[in-house]
Amino acid sequence: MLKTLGLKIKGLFQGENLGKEFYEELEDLLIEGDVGAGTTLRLVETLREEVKKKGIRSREDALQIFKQHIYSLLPSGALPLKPDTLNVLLILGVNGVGKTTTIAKLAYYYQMVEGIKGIVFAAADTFRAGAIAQIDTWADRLQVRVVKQMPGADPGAVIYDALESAKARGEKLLLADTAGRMHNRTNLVRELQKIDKIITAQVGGETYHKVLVLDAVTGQNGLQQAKIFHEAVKIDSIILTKWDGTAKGGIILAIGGELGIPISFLGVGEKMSDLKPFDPASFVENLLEGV
Ligand SMILES: Nc1nc2c(ncn2[C@@H]2O[C@H](COP(=O)(O)OP(=O)(O)OP(=O)(O)O)[C@@H](O)[C@H]2O)c(=O)[nH]1
Ligand SMILES: [Mg+2]
Repeated sequence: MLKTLGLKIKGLFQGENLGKEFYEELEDLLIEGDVGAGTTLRLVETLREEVKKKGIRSREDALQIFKQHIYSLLPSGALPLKPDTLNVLLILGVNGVGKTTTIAKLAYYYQMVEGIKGIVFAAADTFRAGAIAQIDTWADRLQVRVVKQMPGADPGAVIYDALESAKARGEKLLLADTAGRMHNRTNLVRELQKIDKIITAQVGGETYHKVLVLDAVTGQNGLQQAKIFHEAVKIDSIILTKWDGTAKGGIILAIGGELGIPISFLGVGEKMSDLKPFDPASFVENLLEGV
């Protein structure tokens, strides 16, 4: 699944010996592929040590060790909903990464694949003109209820209303959209922390997940964004969008290696069915096939 990066790694591991050059080439490939310096150095160093310790001589055998190390970087990704109660997914991320589209995709996935009935949207991006209309359009198509107020309204109030009405109606999944931009970063962080408090006061920890949406195309920048959001509200899960638009994809390893936050889904297009659950085991299995 690392696409061209995966194919390049595959090519490298098909070569002959395990000398200094091999490790240097591997390092270059990983850094070029968005894995990031920290995770790259750790991966290459642990591979080198283990190859030495185990007396491995072929690149083929080294590849198995490399795959195991990659697997150990990736926390298990599922985003399980608790049955018979209200679950809340708060969708966060900077502007344009695909939050609103991802909300539509999640609603479709939970409706169609998991058979969940009683989904509601909270249109808590009250900042951007057009955001409410956009989520309304998806809600119409998906037959999902939307809780909204006027543009410029307090996002915390929208979410509070949504929580109250969802509980009263016995709904099972609340998907809350948020603004990716405020007048400045301090405002954004404060706003998110306020929303987080409102939700925490209403629902238990097991049924509340903070989901960060990251654009795979932005590579290492995405990682910096993730750190800011994680520091602000502690992210539970990441959805990586625009996976169809990158040939690199090493960002998945960087997210695991640097943040240790599980990835739950990959966005692979603009349609509401373009969302795939992320499974670390099959990711590693397919790593070198370039798919
Ligand atoms: N190719 C591709 N495009 C995507 C994907 N996810 C979202 N998009 C597109 O990215 C653009 C932005 O998506 P939005 O859902 O509006 O992003 P947002 O984060 O809500 O943006 P703001 O509300 O402005 O903060 C749209 O044109 C989407 O169709 C994906 O997985 N693949
Ligand atoms: Mg949006």
